[in-house]
Amino acid sequence: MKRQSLAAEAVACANIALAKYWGKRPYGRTDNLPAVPSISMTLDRLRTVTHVRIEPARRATLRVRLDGVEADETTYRRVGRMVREVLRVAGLPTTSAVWVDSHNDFPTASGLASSASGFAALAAALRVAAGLPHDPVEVSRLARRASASAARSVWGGFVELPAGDRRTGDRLAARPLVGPRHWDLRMVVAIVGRGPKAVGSREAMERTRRQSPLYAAWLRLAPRLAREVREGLMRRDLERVGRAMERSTLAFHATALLADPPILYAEPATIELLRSVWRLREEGRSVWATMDAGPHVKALCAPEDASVVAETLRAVRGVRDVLTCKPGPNLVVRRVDR
Ligand code: 2P0
Repeated sequence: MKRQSLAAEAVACANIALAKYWGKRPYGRTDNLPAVPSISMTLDRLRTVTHVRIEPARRATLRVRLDGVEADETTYRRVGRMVREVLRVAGLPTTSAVWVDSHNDFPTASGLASSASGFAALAAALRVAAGLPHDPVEVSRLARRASASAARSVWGGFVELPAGDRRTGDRLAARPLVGPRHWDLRMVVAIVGRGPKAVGSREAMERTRRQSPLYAAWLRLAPRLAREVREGLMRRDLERVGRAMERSTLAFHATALLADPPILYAEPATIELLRSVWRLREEGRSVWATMDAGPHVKALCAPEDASVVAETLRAVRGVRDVLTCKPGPNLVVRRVDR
């Protein structure tokens, strides 16, 4: 058989949920079916570039490098599943050799949503390298199976991932709501600490679902908050989006806190950042805080408030860095000849 090399490169931006995904529907063998809808903003300054090369005539090998370092075992498992699925769909031999080389232009170890941009870029690059046409909906489905938040990083601007159910099953994908030019907002990201997450979000969600007595309340509240975020977005109403976003954050953190053993992502600097955002609001600025499965705090505000917000957050003890992001673009992917 003639040796053939298939390669592609994809660039995807990370995203931060305005309405949070927390908890999965435990249906059969379907991966990552969210129990609640989520809505995110794609961030222009947090990008992953992923290069994939497939050699069908080689013997089965998979090599995955993240920022120049060999990936860990969990990442290998998740990447391996995605690779096998793409090879099967593309009709390529499952014994093909696959090389993945991925770079973040932001600190990976900071726990800043790198799995979202990473798995979205990987899904797109794998499919195109394997000779499949670029289809954002298929990329979003594939990315979701690796990490649900990655389904949202396929599009720029503001994106929704609906809750999954028996009807959508494994076909669930995210969908773009409005593009980056719809609303010129800023997300000011304050990076706290260095280490990996205390508890990975997969395990944390499962523990929350099984053990937190607040989980049923979260399942009732989250769709209402997502609706508020969606309507506020459409009307460009910052207070409406911000208020619902903060409540979504506090609700999922409170729900996780009552898992047993408790899941607590906040560090002292996290609390101080939250209070700083609230103080800015008392002074009359429309700025709203959100947190994910880690200690960082992100503040949503209008462009004219972004520099004051960034300075205020930077002054908080324990803050390592502050990045100001705008709504980012769609994922892009291209074949690479080599
Ligand atoms: C989100 N998070 O909506 C929520 C808010 C963290 C808090 O999605 O298990 O890495 O791979 O589907 O997507 C982080 O979880 O979890 C996340 P899996 P993922 O952005």
